[in-house]
Order: sequence, then C-alpha cells, then structure tokens
Amino acid sequence: MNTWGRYLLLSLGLIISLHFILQFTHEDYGRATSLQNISSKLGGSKQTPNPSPVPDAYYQPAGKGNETLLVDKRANATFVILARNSDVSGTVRSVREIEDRFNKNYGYPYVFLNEEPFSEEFKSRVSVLSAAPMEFGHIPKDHWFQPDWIDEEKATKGRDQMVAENIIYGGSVSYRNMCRFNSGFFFRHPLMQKYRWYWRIEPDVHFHCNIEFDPFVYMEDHNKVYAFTITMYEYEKTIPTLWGHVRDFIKLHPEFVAKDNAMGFMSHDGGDKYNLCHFWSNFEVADMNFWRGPAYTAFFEYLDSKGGFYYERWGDAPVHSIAAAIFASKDQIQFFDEIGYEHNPYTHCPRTKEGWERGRCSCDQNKSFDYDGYSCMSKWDRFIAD
Ligand SMILES: Nc1nc2c(ncn2[C@@H]2O[C@H](COP(=O)(O)OP(=O)(O)OP(=O)(O)O)[C@@H](O)[C@H]2O)c(=O)[nH]1
Ligand SMILES: *[C@@H]1O[C@H](CO)[C@@H](O)[C@H](O)[C@H]1NC(C)=O
Ligand SMILES: *[C@@H]1O[C@H](CO)[C@@H](O)[C@H](O)[C@H]1NC(C)=O
Ligand SMILES: *[C@@H]1O[C@H](CO)[C@@H](O)[C@H](O)[C@H]1NC(C)=O
Ligand SMILES: *[C@@H]1O[C@H](CO)[C@@H](O)[C@H](O)[C@H]1NC(C)=O
Ligand SMILES: [Mg+2]
Repeated sequence: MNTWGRYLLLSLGLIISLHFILQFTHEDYGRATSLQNISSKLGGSKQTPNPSPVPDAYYQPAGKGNETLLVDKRANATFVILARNSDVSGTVRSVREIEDRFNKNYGYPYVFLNEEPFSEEFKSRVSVLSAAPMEFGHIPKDHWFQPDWIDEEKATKGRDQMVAENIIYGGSVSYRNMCRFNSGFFFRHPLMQKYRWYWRIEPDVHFHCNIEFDPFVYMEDHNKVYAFTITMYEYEKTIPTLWGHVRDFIKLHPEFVAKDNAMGFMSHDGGDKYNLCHFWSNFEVADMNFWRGPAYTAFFEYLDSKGGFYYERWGDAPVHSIAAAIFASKDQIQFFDEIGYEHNPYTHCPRTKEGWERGRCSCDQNKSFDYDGYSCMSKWDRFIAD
C-alpha cells in the first residue's frame, strides 16, 4: 500500500472512532446522528418541528410583554355539532371535553343540527354543560334527503356493489345524506348565517390538550380559511369518479384556481392523478365565507349534479379538502399541531415536547397518527417545507 492509501485508512479510522466516542459521550451528537434519526427524517415526520406554531402572543394568560391585546379579541364564530337524538351521550362527552379544555375561557356558542327535532332529553342534557349560548336547529328536508332527480335504480346498484365489497357505510343512505349535508349545506342553515367561523365537533371525540389560544382569532389574523389536525388517504372505492369531475371543473373554471395552491399535496403530476390525501373533516375549524363564496358554491353545485354523493359515496372530507387545496393558497391551510385530537381510531398528539407539556396533554406522543403509514402528514410536512 502506498503512503496515500495508508493516510486515507488512518483518517477514515480516526473519523469512525471519533464518531463512536462522541456518540457515547455526547448525547446530543448521538441523537442527531443515530440511524433512527436519519431514517425518520427521510421517511416520516417524526421529530420534525411544528411547521406553523401559534405565537405566544395568542396564549392565555398572555404570552410576554405587552401583547395581551391579541387575547382579548373575539371571533365571529360558533361550534357546530350534527347529531341524532341517539348520539346524546357521545355529544355530552364531546361538549364536556371542549368546555374543559378550551371553551370555559372563551364562551363560544354552539349550534346543534339534526334532520329530526331534537328531543327534550337531548336539549336538557347538553344545555346543562355550559352557560355558552346553545341553539338547536332543524335541517330543512331539501338540505338532507336524497333529491328526486337521483336515479334510485342506479343508486341502489351502487350501494349493493359497495356492500358486496365490504366498504364501510357502503349500504347506508343516511350516511350519504350526512356527507352531502356536511359538504354543501351546513353553512347555509339559518342558525349558521350569523357566523363566519365554525369549529366542527362530533359526538365521542376527545380533546387531549388544553387549548389556551383562540384558533379562530389566530386564523382570522393570518388570513387562514381551513384548519386540520389529521390527514390521511381516502378509500378509493368510495370516490372512483370524483377526481375526474374535479379536473373537468377546473377546466371549466380556471379562474377559481388559487395562486400558490396546495394541489401539489394531493397530486404529484400537476393534477392528473389524485393521491387520495385529504384532511379528516370530523375536526374542522374553517371560514364559512370560503364555502359560501363563488368558487366553492359552483364547485359543490357541479359535483352534486353528478350524483356521486349517492351513486358512489363521496365524503365531505375529500370534497372539502380538495376545494381547500385548489381554491385557497397553501398558506391559508393551517395544521394545528397544538390541538391534541382523537376520533376513533386515530389520535393526533402534539409532536413537540414543549407543545405537549404546555397543553398538559393526555395523549401518547408516540402513538400520534402523524407517524402512521396511513397518514398523509409526512407528505404535508414535505409539501409545506418546499
Ligand atoms: N342528525 C343526524 N346526524 C348524523 C346522521 N348520521 C351521522 N350523523 C352525524 O354526522 C357526523 C358523522 O357521522 P359518523 O357516524 O360519526 O361518521 P364517521 O365519523 O364517518 O364514522 P364513525 O364515527 O367512525 O362511525 C356525526 O356528528 C354524527 O353524529 C344522521 O342520520 N342524522
Ligand atoms: C434528531 O436530531 C435532532 C437534531 O438534528 C434532535 O433535535 C432530535 O432530538 C433527534 N431525534 C431523535 C429521535 O433522536
Ligand atoms: C409592545 O410595545 C412595543 C414597545 O413599546 C411596541 O413597539 C409594540 O408595538 C407593542 N406591541 C403591541 C402588540 O402592542
Ligand atoms: C358574522 O359573520 C356573518 C357571516 O359573514 C355576518 O353576516 C355577520 O354580520 C357577522 N357578525 C358580526 C358581528 O360581525
Ligand atoms: C417514545 O418511543 C421512544 C422509542 O421507542 C422511547 O425512547 C421514548 O421514551 C418514548 N417516549 C414516550 C414519551 O413515551
Ligand atoms: Mg364520527
């Protein structure tokens, strides 16, 4: 071996031993270079920082210095809960949790909606939970039930096929009514008209952390339109023709497509194919002016006219998500890492230790859905970082 080769070997050896010495003597160095760290950086979102943290000034009691003013702001906002009378116990549990973790400090009102009249039992068991204003609304028939122009024979065939394929809620008409209502009608309900912002809550969900900032005010100040905590892949068999209609709509109405939108999160070929990623809409904080605006109004009318809410089983989650990704800019979509949230079977737990401690969270960070193979979170992280 020549001198050159010997030098090379020696220095390689030195580097390797230095690495091991450092790894065992210096915890931070070890962590920063461990295989787990490297692989998680490549493969997923583990340990990636919160990409859009809510600033201290929004926290209650006020963060630092003289920034208390931000906390005293209040938004034109309401909770909205769609529920059946039989959902009363789960509804009580959800309201109890959001009150304890958030709303006892804010007193935002609630709107409960149902296509049947709410029972006295439902109203009394829910009303007792908070002094916040609560209204109980009835959904108009034409906002809920399958329209007459739907070809029932075709709809039945679609449902039967989904039942045969074991698709969840594949045979349910009421589930389809619910998805269509949540897609295009909840924000048109008379009780919702006086509000701009809403926070959607379902029965039997969990809020795992104290939320000591106002998500509505943060969103309004930052020009956001839509916020999520969990993102995942949709079952393709529930939306076989949806993306084709989305593409057709974009061709018809290029004027609605936002600059710097989030299409890149849902499609890796500029919109040709849908990767099935969507925001899980059982949690939503959003601006109803966005749904009430010209782009979404035309979009919903267009999709509804195709009948896919009944012939297939289009969910409000992909419909809302796709609209937010195309008609809003990507900066207008907010991921709230701070909000620990669970809807069976998935939980989002704050990814940072500071966020988890600050919120006194009851969730296990290691079990956060963010790191699940079925989650689209790592895609979102990469998309936002680009
Ligand atoms: N009034 C009324 N509310 C409904 C009906 N079906 C569902 N909902 C409500 O709509 C929301 C979504 O329904 P879920 O049954 O939770 O549907 P999901 O979240 O997709 O599925 P799981 O929670 O996993 O069963 C919940 O707030 C339900 O209470 C219905 O027929 N009538
Ligand atoms: C990975 O490295 C970063 C520094 O680059 C460090 O802050 C973090 O704690 C490490 N994560 C793990 C899982 O070791
Ligand atoms: C806080 O005080 C500083 C200096 O007095 C001022 O520049 C700043 O605008 C104030 N911030 C707020 C939110 O009032
Ligand atoms: C709240 O928002 C709704 C919908 O945009 C609007 O009609 C209403 O006037 C607003 N209320 C207040 C107090 O600003
Ligand atoms: C999460 O899992 C890692 C690796 O298994 C472990 O070292 C760590 O202590 C766990 N953290 C918590 C908060 O349970
Ligand atoms: Mg649910």
